[in-house]
Amino acid sequence: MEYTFIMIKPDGVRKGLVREITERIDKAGLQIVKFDVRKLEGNTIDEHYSHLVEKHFYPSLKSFMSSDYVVPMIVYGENAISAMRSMMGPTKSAEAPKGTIRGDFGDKEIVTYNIIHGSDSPESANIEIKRFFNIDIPELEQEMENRKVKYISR
Ligand code: IDP
Ligand code: MG
Repeated sequence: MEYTFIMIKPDGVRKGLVREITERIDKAGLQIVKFDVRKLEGNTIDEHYSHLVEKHFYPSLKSFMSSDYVVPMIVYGENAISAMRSMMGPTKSAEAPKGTIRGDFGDKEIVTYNIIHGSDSPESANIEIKRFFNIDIPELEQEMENRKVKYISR
């Protein structure tokens, strides 16, 4: 069982795909344990895409990511990280198979517009969960434990 960080990007929000994507997550047997709708600060985008800041396409990626609301989420379940990466499909929507989120909805010409982000490893999941929800995994596990319905005998 693991946690992963997922984010519907501005194009996914503008195309009205929030319900479609959250339904796919539910139907895969994964649980959305945190969900938010917000606009990102420039420095959050710089941190999140620090591996890409030197790329020629980074300025357009950054302005895209700040162009509209995004939907950050924490998703929990069995092999959640790889399950979500498979559900998303590869980075380039044009190469993503039908039935994947990027294959079904991503822009086939502009690589940047690929609908959704998902953590690529347990290490990045932990960092991204902390970055976007300011919580670490032990705290999150405690919070999940506290959420369980408590049956009070009387
Ligand atoms: P990932 O989102 O599949 O993990 P990364 O390589 O981490 O892919 O890239 C992060 C995001 O940057 C991609 O999802 C996409 O939006 C954008 N991106 C990646 N490579 C390119 C490119 O070659 N041209 C334009 N945008 C790109
Ligand atoms: Mg990535």
